[in-house]
Amino acid sequence: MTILPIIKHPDDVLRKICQPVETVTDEVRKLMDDMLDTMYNAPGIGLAACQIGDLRRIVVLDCVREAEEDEKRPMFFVNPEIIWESQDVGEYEEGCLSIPGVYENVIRPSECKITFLNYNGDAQELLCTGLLATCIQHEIDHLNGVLFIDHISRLKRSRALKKYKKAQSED
Ligand code: GNR
Ligand code: NI
Repeated sequence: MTILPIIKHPDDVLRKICQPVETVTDEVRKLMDDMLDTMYNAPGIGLAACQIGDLRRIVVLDCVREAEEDEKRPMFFVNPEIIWESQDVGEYEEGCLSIPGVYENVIRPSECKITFLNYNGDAQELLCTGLLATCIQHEIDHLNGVLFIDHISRLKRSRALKKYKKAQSED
């Protein structure tokens, strides 16, 4: 179990395009395990590898936790790719472990279909709905150097970032 430091905005690492993984090796699985520990510790419901400084297309999520408060439902995505998104959109108040304290409504497709490699390296296809759809889109954005604040209006972004910078400087 290793908890890694989470990289915060504004850091260039968060703006890089991440590179596909060729093979899901034990080293990749170890990284995913550490990412999961880091995510649960934060706590958060998703984490992209670039947020801990690794520029590979790797995401971990646990956003399907339901009634059982402490039942863990980790999900692992290597090279996730959106192959379909709904015309239907939905609004959700998003946050990001790399921009702590900032929460803003973001509009995204309500459903999407993705392909990815799972923890064992098997190719999978998954229809994502609800919070999973929001979360996986937020994480895939990270793999492309995109942050949720890029999806909100300029005015809202500048207000949010002003507050964020002030809070960071007081840390
Ligand atoms: O913990 C997180 N919560 C969250 C809430 C709404 C939409 C997306 C997210 S993901 C975020 C963790 C994170 O920053 N992942 O990149
Ligand atoms: Ni994030």
